[in-house]
Amino acid sequence: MTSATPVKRKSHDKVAKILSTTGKNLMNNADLIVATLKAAGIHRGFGIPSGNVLPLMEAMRRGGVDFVLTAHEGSAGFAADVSGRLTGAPGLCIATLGPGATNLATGVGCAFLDRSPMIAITCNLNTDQLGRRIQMWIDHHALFRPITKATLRLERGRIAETLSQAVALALSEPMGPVHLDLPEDVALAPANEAVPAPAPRAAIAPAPDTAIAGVGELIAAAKRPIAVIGSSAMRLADPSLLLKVIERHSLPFATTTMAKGLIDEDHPLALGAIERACRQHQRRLLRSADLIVGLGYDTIEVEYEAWIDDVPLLQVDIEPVDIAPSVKLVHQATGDLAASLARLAALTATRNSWTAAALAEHRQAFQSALRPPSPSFTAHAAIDAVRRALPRAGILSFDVGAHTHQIASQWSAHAPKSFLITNGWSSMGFGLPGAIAAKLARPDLPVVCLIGDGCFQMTCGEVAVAKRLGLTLPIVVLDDKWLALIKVKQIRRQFPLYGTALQEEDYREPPAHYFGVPAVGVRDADALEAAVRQALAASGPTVIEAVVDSEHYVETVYD
Ligand SMILES: Cc1ncc(C[n+]2csc(CCOP(=O)(O)OP(=O)(O)O)c2C)c(N)n1
Ligand SMILES: [Mg+2]
Repeated sequence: MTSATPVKRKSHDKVAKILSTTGKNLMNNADLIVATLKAAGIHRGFGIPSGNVLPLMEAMRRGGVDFVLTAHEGSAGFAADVSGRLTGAPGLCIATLGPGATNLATGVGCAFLDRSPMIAITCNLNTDQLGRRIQMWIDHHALFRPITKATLRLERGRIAETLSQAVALALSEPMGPVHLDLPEDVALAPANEAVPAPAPRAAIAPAPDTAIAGVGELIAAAKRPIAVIGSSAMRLADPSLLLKVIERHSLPFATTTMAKGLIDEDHPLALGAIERACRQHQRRLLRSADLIVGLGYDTIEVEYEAWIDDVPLLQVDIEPVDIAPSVKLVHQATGDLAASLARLAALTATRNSWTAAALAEHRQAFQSALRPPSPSFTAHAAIDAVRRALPRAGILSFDVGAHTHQIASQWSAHAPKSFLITNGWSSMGFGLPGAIAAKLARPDLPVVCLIGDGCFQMTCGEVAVAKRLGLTLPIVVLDDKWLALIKVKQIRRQFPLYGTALQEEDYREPPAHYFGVPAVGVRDADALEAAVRQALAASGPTVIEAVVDSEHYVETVYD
């Protein structure tokens, strides 16, 4: 059965109850795993099966946790990462052993560096076959150890304890993936444990009051402070705390790529993203500050020394900052981020010497530099057209390339969790599975996928998944014929262009469909905007190939 087919939800909770009250073995361990994951709020898992995955898939079918078949296990990992970000429960991904596990690893690494809660399950041979020279076997724990918070064996009699430990660990800050290895005989063995109560997450202690007082004093003394919001803040249960701090202290704020949208970028204090297209504009402003206030700034996205120069740094985050010796750290408050922000928002309001006019002028100059005039249909015009067509609350899922830099700088994000990208892991292939997971998690919101042609070539099999699931999803491909980001790097470093062209011949209209999904070609901004609007009203996915000229990336990306 496909995941689009409604799953027949048998009363699994009732079975679990009978088991816990009578002690009778009505479930196998796979059922127990599924019931435990479901109790943790997990309602679907993404993956690709082989024979040894079937017991777990059957338990999912019986237990009412949807199995979503993807085209590649890497996509299953990216989709699970996004599910984790959007639902608050860990995302679930599943693969078979060996090559299934290595494919899955690309998506698991994403959750590790982007810090999304995830449970990644590999199904394995029978216990007595592990470690032998048998088809497809590799050591999964060695594979997953460097890219997970923990890699655990599921063993008879210890399933409940291991699962609840894994879920709590995935959800403890900094969040991340936990890998579980499930031998087939363990999956099929009768369960002799009850569904466990969820284990408590480890809490991060609040920063000491003296540390928060120090933050307040530095902000009060600064004349030209700028806050830079980073990706730790994405996991705040209440992102409005950020707005309260910013407004309380009149702090102009920039963000990293992933933190866009945590405060509506239409805010008069908003400066946009740093270290992306036209980054020199942002650097000049940042370097004119007399204090940088990192709020949940995780250096996994971009290290401070890349842009801060000799401006003093004040860091408020969950972990001690990681900086090069050149960075002038004046103070840091390390602890639970929500607790720190709540106390900063309660301090006496402070003022500084920034003027609304100066900030508006900077924003305007930055945004116009991002859009160099051109007679052709530029990538920047295509991105603006998509922004116009997607309602303000809508979700954008995009991918990794020169287009990422351009989108991060020019897109205005208006809501938390509306701007989905990987920047810690920065892997191509995130955009389309991310969009699929977003639409599944938030069917109430319009979702658009916007990716480069290289990324599309890497993941186009997932178009068939969106079709099978019946998802309304415009998939906009920026067809610029190049791995443009790498081409720009070749130009900058004076290497000849070699190995970065995706297509030598002139464009032709796209085929009528990919895997039954209609495809349209557009060659100007108005046609793109109309096509996205139409695709948002369709009952399934649409591929929209925007044939763009991305020459301006040489000027805007890596300026
Ligand atoms: C898995 C993976 N392989 C390679 C890279 C290096 N890389 C970054 S961007 C990029 C080009 C992407 O091309 P495309 O999707 O066409 O986007 P464009 O740069 O043209 O906007 C490459 C190869 C990467 N980030 N991830
Ligand atoms: Mg390209």
